[in-house]
Amino acid sequence: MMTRSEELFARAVKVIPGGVNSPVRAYGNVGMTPRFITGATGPYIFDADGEKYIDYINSWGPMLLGHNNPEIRESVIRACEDGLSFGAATEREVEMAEFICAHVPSVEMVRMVNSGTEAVMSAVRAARGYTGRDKIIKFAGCYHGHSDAMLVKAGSGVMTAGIPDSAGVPAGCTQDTLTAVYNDLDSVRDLFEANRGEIAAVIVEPIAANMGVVLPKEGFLQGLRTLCTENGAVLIFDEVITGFRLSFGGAQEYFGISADLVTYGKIIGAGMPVGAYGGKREIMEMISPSGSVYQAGTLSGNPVAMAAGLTQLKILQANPDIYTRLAQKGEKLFEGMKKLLKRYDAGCTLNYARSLGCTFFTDHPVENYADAKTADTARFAEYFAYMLNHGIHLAPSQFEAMFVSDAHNDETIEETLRVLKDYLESRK
Ligand code: HOZ
Repeated sequence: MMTRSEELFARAVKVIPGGVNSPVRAYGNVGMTPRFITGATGPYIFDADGEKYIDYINSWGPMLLGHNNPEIRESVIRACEDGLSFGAATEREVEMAEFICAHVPSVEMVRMVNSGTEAVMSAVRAARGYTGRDKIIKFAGCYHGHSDAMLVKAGSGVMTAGIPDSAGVPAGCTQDTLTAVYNDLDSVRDLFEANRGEIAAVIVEPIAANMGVVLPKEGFLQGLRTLCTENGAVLIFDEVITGFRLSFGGAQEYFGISADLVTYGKIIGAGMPVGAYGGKREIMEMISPSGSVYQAGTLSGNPVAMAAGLTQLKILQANPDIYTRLAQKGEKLFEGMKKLLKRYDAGCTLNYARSLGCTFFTDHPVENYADAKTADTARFAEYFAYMLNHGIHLAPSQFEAMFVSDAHNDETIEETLRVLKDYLESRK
């Protein structure tokens, strides 16, 4: 007999490409059927067959406080009572922009959009408009959404699917996208030298979290800062994943490095469809209608999304202890996992920073895209299936992160470690 998720998937594949609205939700790569979700609360998520899981996807990062936080939910309900969308300016947008500019290092102006993809696409356009140059440098394995120019050696679903570059992207759209090696400053220096005076921007995930989790080596981000400054290029930190997660001021604060532009995604909306890009006033003033770089959106700054996002951001700001707890919880989980993987000689490498981590099924240190690709995805699929079947909801890909929220507690973390131990025991 089919499960309810299998029934829903059978219907979905007939009307939705691959049965999912974003490739990273598909379970094809792990040889399974996606679990269809009916709800989530705190650290738990529930599927259509009534199964309960400890969730480490957390909507790909934004649920820092756990699912369905009552204060955020109430703020959304209150905002809905005033209307769902106006396509016109509101006070909430001003409040959101003031809040971000007041609290995020180096952000003097910010523009709200609807997703991380849109934020990056717009930030790159701003950088090109500002510098009058076309070329950009990105890093192999970093994922910056699915705009044409960014689908070059991209991470996340592109990497999981093993697609080098997407079909449907005209060569003209990617001819100015140059690719460097993460953690390799020489590869960036070489590109600057070979394209002197032509590089508009370097865009980087300050902690790469779409080829699994890859930490920047000491000096790497600072080196990018120096190279951009020396060459008159714009440094863009893509903080779709690290923003407000690594620390309240994101990776800029955590690493003590100022970018020129910063991009955000879902975290700004506490799970509602939101993105934003911001940075130095002189660059942001290039954006239409104050400047000549066009960018627009009916739903940008949507009042309901602003209410949700602002509520979460204000909770985070008023309770800095949340960051201490996130770091402690991350340490308990990831150090616990590391110990088990070592004790059972599992041949894995676990990278983590605070509440963000990834187990690679390779004993090779993982410092870039080539290293990440040494991971054994068949072994990952086996581990994933065991964890899911024993109540642990992980991203169905070797190349995605585990996200810890403040709703995870000793009990859920210990249960996760117990299931991992049982899995490793079962393989002996
Ligand atoms: N790619 C992101 C996760 N690494 C966001 C999720 C998605 O693409 O749907």
